[in-house]
Amino acid sequence: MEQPWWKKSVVYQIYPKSFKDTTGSGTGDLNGIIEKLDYLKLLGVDVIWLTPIYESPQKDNGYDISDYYKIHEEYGSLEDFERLLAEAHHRDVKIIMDIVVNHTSTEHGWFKQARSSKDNVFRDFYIWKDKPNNWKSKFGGSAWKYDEETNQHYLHLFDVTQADLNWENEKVREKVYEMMNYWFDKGVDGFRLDVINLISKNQDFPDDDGTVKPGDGRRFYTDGPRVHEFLQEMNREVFSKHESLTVGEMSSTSIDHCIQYSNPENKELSMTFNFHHLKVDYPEGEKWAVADFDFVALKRILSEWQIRMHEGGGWNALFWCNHDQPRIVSRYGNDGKFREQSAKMLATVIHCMQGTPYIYQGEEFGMTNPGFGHIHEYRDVESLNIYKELTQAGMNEEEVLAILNQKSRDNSRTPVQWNSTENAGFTTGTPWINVAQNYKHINAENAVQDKNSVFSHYQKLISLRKTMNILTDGDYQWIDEEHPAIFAYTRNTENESLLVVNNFYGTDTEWVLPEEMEFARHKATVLLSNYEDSPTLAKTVLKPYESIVYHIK
Ligand code: TEU
Repeated sequence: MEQPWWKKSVVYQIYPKSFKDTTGSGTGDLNGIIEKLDYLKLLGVDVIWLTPIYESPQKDNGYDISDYYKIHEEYGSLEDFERLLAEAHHRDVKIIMDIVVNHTSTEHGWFKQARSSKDNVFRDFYIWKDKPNNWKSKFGGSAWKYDEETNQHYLHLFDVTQADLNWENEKVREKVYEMMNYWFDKGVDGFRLDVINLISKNQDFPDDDGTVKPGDGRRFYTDGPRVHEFLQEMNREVFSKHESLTVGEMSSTSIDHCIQYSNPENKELSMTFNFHHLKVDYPEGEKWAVADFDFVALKRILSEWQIRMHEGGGWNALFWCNHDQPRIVSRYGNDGKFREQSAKMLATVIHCMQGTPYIYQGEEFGMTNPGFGHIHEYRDVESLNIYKELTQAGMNEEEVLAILNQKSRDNSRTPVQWNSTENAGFTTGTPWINVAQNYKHINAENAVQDKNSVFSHYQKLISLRKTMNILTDGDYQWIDEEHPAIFAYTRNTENESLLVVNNFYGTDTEWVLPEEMEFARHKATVLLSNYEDSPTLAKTVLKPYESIVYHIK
């Protein structure tokens, strides 16, 4: 059977607000994306994922949608969007939109109607209760907000301006499918579905007195009772009519559920994002703490997902970075002396796995966390809420700022560093969020010109995905599980193998070829590495952050 097109694709995520401004407003726009399409083509990606561009009060940078059919004014017009689609398609680049249907903005027409009276026809589009339960919002505080007008509380798993839709209501589902079909008719190539595994809530809405944290609540709405039924319905009504890429963002999910979501036999989605590998620097599950990452746990999690999704016929979305995560080179790499080596090594680790790789804007030339030192530099609602919560709970400001400096979502939201001119070439105005100070040195223009750059390494990885079927089809075997510094794995088909060996630390590290790989010692050739003189398999001391892909045939 012919494979779906997205199995050999590489996706590039654009956060339009921070990508490229063409008007001097300080905020990126759709025309800025059009301007950079040739750059993306040079990189070699074949799909763009646009984070939400719909009309929105921007309390959560567009994840709070007030009209699914309109383009947010700062970003441009519907005509601009149509031109972007045409220009992308003209270059053989596809576009998937980000769709947020777990909740809408409280400024959405449906919610305005719903809150106006208890018997309004839209009342049941949302979740209302006389008495709230103890669930906590993911952005701090209770997940319920009292609404004076009708003397009831509505559910909001995220910000208070993001009211959860009631998916039990058939009319909500119909409206959502209708809207998705509208965008497909415009010519989009698929969707990234925001927190889609949270749409089905346990209808008893029980208090959570569980062990994670009182009021955690997640177990009552994550991968909930009707979620697979709803996605199958969505697939029937929408996706089955198009050759689309659909990727679900799965919050706190499990491998078993992700197999169900993404195994084609189940007719739900193409693939899933999960975040377990990005929680190995949350000590005891706590995100808001400064911490080093647990390297062995990282390897174990990535490997388990590789092996079990393959066995179960599911498909992984592979990624390190997005608009909610700090920059990977500052996180599991080294953003000082070994920035380039470690950025390349991290890229290799993900891009040689099975799944569809995603690159987040700026990652392709090794952008770092900006190192914000002052609360006034932050814009993100989650970061500002936690700052308030922690300082009010008595933590000293310096400590809170150190946590945000490492963990805030704004770490990835600073403007793309295009060149060394003012504001990194992002805007001629005042950027909505500060540009990282290191832009004079770290920018796209420099990287494109240098054939040894991080950018050039990403180009190579992307082109390998196009030419080597083993990257798509090969199975995954993990070797040397307990090694404290080296992450090594193989990919295998009947005729050939890849051996991928990565040093995650800034010191020379010895690696002994495991016995079961002995047959490869004299056969392996270096396919890709991040040093000019990487060793053959006969010699096995890896330099700082050294990463080597061997081809064995
Ligand atoms: O994120 C969902 C989510 O659960 C997390 O990634 C969340 O942002 C993180 O735990 C906070 O640190 C999605 C979007 O990607 C995010 O930008 C939105 O804020 C959120 O949904 C609500 O729509």
